Amino acid sequence: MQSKDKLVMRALGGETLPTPPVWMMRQAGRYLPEYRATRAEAGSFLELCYNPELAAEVTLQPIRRYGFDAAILFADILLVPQALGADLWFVEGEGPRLSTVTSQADLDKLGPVDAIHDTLSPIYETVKILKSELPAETTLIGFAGAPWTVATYMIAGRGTKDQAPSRSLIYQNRPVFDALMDRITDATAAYLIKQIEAGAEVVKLFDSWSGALPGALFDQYAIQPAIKIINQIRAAHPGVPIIGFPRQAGEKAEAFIDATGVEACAIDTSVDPAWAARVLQPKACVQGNLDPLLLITGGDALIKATQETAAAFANGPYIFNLGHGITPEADPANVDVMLRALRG
Ligand code: 1CP
Repeated sequence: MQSKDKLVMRALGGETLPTPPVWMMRQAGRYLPEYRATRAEAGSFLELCYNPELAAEVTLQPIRRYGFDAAILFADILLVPQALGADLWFVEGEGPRLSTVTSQADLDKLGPVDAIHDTLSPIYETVKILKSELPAETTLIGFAGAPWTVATYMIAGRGTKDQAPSRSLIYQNRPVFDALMDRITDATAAYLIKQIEAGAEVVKLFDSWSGALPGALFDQYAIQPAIKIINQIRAAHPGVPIIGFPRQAGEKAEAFIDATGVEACAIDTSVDPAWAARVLQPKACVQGNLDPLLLITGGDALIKATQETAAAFANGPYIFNLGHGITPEADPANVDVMLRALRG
């Protein structure tokens, strides 16, 4: 099957399909026993990310189990900071930790953009393996974190609730913040271009914390970096569809689509599907936004919400997905319930 004939590619090309293609954020993850087994075999989360055979294996697991229409490369948005020279480690049961960047001296310790591929080459290898092993009809999605979201982890050294350390740096040392953003922006474009060259058919930019940007700064730090990245990708590989995920941007998602020209906009659980269908869908394919909590609670509420979400977007280009990643507590059987409700 040619890439352009795959269901996800057709939706991204603007086609309205009778049954929407479907995949899930974090579809390779701890809710699956086979993921937990492969992660144990790898030793740690980071060793899994940098082991092309095992990273490809966990990417394929949810495809085998559920027949999703897309596979997302197994990696993490925090590999880019690591490739730029930040220290990165995961504290079991807590989450990521990084060495922080809050001054010119910290910035000077980071390496050049060209050097990132030394660290990231196993990721490109994973993409190559997936390209040859995925079923013919499955679309392969590459990804990276958007610069603001990646910067929040580099500045705070961990995940935070409200991104206060990063907003503080904007107010206290704008030149350092801007220089960090520029470095991440160029690294992200270079990283995504290499993923495409290795076989990714689509790329997704995760701006998980865009909702924490003060409104007046959304254009400068969510939209403008996305434009720079997209321009570099389009110059190298015109025609590769791009999915933006300006999470919790609310109605600013419209300006995001207008300014960046993304083929698709992923929406989080807070977005009203009727609004998104009316305002966003005429401009781009929409992807989302079932509440991931329903995959824990299941039952009739899951069936009803799945069908209502799909119905809201039935008159335009649409990819069914969750509003955020599936959680470790989700019941794998509920994913089958969701798929039956969607596909009949
Ligand atoms: O213990 C484990 O096995 C680790 C859990 C885990 C997984 C499965 C992490 C740590 N990352 C991932 C994989 C991952 N991360 C993928 C690929 C697989 C897939 O989707 O199937 C992707 C696309 C991501 C993206 C990612 N990582 C984002 C953006 C999307 C989002 O969730 O908003 C973010 C913010 C991260 C950072 C990160 N990595 C891992 C955790 C627990 C976190 C969040 C940390 C925090 O904010 O506290």
